[in-house]
Amino acid sequence: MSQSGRPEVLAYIALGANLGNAQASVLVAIQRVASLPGTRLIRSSSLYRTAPVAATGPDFINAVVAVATRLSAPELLQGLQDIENQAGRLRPYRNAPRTLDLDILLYGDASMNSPALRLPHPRMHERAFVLVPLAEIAPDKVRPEQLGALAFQAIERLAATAP
Ligand code: PH2
Ligand code: MG
Ligand code: MG
Repeated sequence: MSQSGRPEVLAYIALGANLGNAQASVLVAIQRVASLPGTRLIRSSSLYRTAPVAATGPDFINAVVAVATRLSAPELLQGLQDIENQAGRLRPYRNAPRTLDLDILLYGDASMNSPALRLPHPRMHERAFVLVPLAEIAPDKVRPEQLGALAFQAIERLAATAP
């Protein structure tokens, strides 16, 4: 990859899993994201247990991390998809239960609308499983009324992760 000469960009990534050992999958994934080329972990939210939103299957484990990365947004997306595949991710149908889902929420202040990647993530403000952990690590990115509007979505804070 050609990331070495680029400036770092602060990106926020949502992690989710609801198949297999979801807690372990999310914790391992945080380490793998932090190990992507040109990428370092800045902040990591607690883990949260959340009820499925517009999806079926068991409860999810969700978290959000902030990374500083020299990867371009498409390179970061490819790195995240490689990590999903390493975790055995299958895609039998939309929003199927999954061993691991990694979504870019924000990539600096980029806005992008390609078939492969839309930024900011188009549904992030509809989802407590994204906004609650995001607000934990980046309170300036989430307004209280946005959180309040999602208070009906079940979410329970579990263990803290480092850093
Ligand atoms: N991901 C979805 C759809 N629904 N619900 C919860 N609780 N957590 C998720 O990560 C999630 C979801 C699509 O990616
Ligand atoms: Mg998703
Ligand atoms: Mg996804």
